[in-house]
Amino acid sequence: MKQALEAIRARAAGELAAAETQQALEGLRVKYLGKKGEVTAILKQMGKLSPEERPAVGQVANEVRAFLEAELEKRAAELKARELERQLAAETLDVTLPGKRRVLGHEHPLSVVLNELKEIFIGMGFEIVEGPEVELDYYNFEALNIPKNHPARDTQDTFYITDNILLRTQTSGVQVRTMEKKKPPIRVISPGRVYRSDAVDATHSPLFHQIEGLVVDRGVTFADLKGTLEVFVKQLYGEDSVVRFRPHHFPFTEPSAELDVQCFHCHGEGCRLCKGEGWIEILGCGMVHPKVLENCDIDPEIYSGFAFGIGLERLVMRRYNIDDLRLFYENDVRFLKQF
Ligand code: 2NM
Repeated sequence: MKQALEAIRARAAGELAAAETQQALEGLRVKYLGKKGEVTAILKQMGKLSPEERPAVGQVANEVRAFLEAELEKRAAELKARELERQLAAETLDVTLPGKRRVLGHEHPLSVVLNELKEIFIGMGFEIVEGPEVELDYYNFEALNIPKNHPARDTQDTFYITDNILLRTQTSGVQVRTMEKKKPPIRVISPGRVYRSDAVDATHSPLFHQIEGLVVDRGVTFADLKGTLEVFVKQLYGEDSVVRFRPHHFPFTEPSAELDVQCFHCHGEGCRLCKGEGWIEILGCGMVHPKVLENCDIDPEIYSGFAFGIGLERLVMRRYNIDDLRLFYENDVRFLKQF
């Protein structure tokens, strides 16, 4: 029995030294010291020994057991230390490495200028209102004095969802909705996307942006329209800007006009920027047609108003000397970063 124990000790020592994992160690503990382990089996047979033999064998058995327990513990500590070493090496963090640079986007030039326009009108007491881009025929055309078969429908061909529902061609529907809900005094601008069934080229896009404005109150005159829009242009292009109003026609305003600003490059002489005209068209405007007011349950005998519409893209293209409208919608940061 003593030899058997010594043999176990020698074999176990070899196996312990070769164990590479905590699981392997646990396996060895079970194999030798577990309930059905080899050392345990020998201890169970002690009863068969004579009383004279028992103390000596018992002593060796205890020594072997103590040896194995100590060796298991030692090897476990070794493995644990090695594991920690490995982990530390694997998780090494080089704090001197350069950080990952976050690529920042850039505010879109259309937004830059739109925000500027909003600030100017807010400064003059206007509120900003928004409305649906998918609009009823009634709000986009009918209420604005553009009945079915009106020629203005041809120049504003758009995308129809059904016979009665379409993508708005102007934000005027928002003005109509505002007049229905709110009684005068009204001072609002409505910026937003509008749609036309146009083929894409350098100056046309089926989607573009408009800012429309509306003022309705007692005693509003064409002089208020001129004064307001002149102040707007001077805030946008500088105090020394020169403006002119040219008669025009819109179905929803009467009288109507277009506002030009004198070319700030050639001062009216005619150059490449103004295409030889000396003037640059900025917006359309006019006194709200009495029928439009009536459609919104506002009495044109008591109230009057003016309205205007500004195309955002053209304004921004001139501001930054951008020659192709498509650049606005391609989201190329190399383009966007320049503004
Ligand atoms: C323009 C030009 C002139 C306009 C009219 C209205 C409304 F709803 F009050 F009738 N909103 N916007 C208007 C007037 C728009 O765009 C070139």
